[in-house]
Amino acid sequence: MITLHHVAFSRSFRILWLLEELALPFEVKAYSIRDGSLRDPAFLKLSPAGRVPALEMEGQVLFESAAITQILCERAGDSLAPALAPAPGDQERARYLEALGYAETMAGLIEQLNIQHVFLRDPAQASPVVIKLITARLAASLRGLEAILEHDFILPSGFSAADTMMGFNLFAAPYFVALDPFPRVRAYRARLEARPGFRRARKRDGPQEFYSRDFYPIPEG
Ligand SMILES: N[C@@H](CCC(=O)N[C@@H](CS)C(=O)NCC(=O)O)C(=O)O
Repeated sequence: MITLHHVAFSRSFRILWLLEELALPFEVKAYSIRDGSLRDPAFLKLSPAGRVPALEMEGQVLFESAAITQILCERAGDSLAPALAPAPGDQERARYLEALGYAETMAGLIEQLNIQHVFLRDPAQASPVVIKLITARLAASLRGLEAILEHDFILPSGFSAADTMMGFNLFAAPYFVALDPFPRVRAYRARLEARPGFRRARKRDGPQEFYSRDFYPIPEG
């Protein structure tokens, strides 16, 4: 049995969704980001930095969503046509690997904005200058995605695990940057949202506990 260690509406959603797309049986162990359970020594044995996702599979524990994505696609690939990750030598492999990294570039910016806007115990400690800089960088990363999205999905051949890695970001980024100037990104997000695998994953995800508003503007400062 595969066990996914998961926080609702976090990067572990990438793996929850991929497992659904691959139609693999799995169980979810849910955590809260606020109650200290990710710093519990038992959890740190699974994920040394106390982060989700962590995945238990075939007697191994894996962390880092891009690595888990790749391993899951490799293990499930034989039985899937088409596999969700291009194999070494495939023409699309470079674009695929790029997208895994790009997804983390974007997610890192979202994480910094989460810290500034949502997770500081004392909101007065948030820095408008830092928020402005990071928000501009997040907007630039969305602009970049808009520029490279020339097909329905990241890879010209269709849906892949590059989309489960990138897709999660497009549900978190709009808390900080409106998607209106990015029509291709919006259409891409709608295509992802319409997938049965995505819908099944959303049902298993649980309610997000981070955001109390729909949008967090750059504070005056
Ligand atoms: N590069 C890692 C990042 C994982 C990560 O930072 N996850 C966040 C949730 S989105 C987390 O577990 N944060 C817990 C914390 O910072 O305490 C990955 O892609 O798996």
